[in-house]
Amino acid sequence: MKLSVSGRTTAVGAVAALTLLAGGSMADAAPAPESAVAAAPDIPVAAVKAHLTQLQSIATANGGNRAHGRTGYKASLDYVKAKLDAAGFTTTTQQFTSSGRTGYNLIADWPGGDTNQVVMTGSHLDSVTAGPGINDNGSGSAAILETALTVARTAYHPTKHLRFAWWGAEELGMVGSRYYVSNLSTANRAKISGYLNFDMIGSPNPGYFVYDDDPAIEKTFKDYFTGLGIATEPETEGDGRSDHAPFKNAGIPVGGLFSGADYIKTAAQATKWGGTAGQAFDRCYHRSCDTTSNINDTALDRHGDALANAVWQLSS
Ligand code: DTR
Ligand code: CA
Ligand code: ZN
Ligand code: ZN
Repeated sequence: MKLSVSGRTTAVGAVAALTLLAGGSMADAAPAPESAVAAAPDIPVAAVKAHLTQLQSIATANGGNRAHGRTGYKASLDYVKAKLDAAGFTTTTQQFTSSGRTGYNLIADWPGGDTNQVVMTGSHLDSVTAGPGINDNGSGSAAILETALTVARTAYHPTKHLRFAWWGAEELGMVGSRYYVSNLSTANRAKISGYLNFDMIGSPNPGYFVYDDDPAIEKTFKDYFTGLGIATEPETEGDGRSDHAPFKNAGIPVGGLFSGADYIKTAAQATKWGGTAGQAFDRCYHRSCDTTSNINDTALDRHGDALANAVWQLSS
């Protein structure tokens, strides 16, 4: 594993990892009363879409994709990293090899907060080779990037430590996130109080699915959407479908949001969520048409704001 640390200079020192009491579910943590938690700022969907436009341009300039091991992926990572470095995050690029090609994870720590209680938020940054991957998963990558930049812009300094991650090679089987988790010491795993995953959150015929994993994280998301008058459904496609899986397998509380892929929206779902019954949530899933025109702005906006709300609620 090769690490390079840039952004804010941090004292490089081996800090003896404390043997910590293993964390339980986020539900074990006494939640701060609603009134005690600062409300998350709005995440401007226009800013999220501006990042998607950049990712589209990067794909167009690099053979039409942002796939693992191709130039478009590293260019995407460099774009995200530059924004975070400029905003004051401590960024680390983690290198790995998969299918004979070099891959990279980008980890960004927001200085401050209790580093024994890390609230981690992640999305995979890679696309398939077939296309630019704007919904899958530029949408998640751009939304967590704008959330991180909003943390910096508003000088948010919560009790817990905030960490954000952009994973490589998810499309090859969650390779980057598996690499990250497998290289965490037991002590460092215990410091992650929760991992929030966002993979496809702007689907053109959107659904509103909440991962049914950690109860406290799930409730945070469901309550937010209830406040918007949106009835969500549990994401039941199977645990192994995205980058939360390695964290869950390591016993870390996980949660996340999903707006749907190639499954078909039912009539009942169309009644409560709008859109078109009998059509896939994203009919450009893993296809070349997954471009900036393959995004539902309302879904992207709502998911981005739900994401920020969870980060604020769970880190206060
Ligand atoms: N595997 C993801 C898309 C995906 C399919 N089902 C789910 C459920 C939860 C999150 C993501 C997904 C991909 O193709 O990147
Ligand atoms: Ca918003
Ligand atoms: Zn995919
Ligand atoms: Zn994906």
